[in-house]
Amino acid sequence: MSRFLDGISTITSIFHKYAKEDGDCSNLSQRKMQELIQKEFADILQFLEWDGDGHIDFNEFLLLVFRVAK
Ligand SMILES: [Ca+2]
Repeated sequence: MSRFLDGISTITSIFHKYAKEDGDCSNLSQRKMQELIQKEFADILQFLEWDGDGHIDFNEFLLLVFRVAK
């Protein structure tokens, strides 16, 4: 499988995993979405917090915004 299709498959599987735990395979509650972000994006958040002070400062936050908007 190509990396692109593999990525789409992974994203779909993760969504359905959390949606299924929430009782409805087609929707995520706000609580489950928060859980998904905290667990599945922990590595990204750790990467963003590059100065190691344990907080996301405005510069680190802007880095995220620019990467998402890119
Ligand atoms: Ca920081």
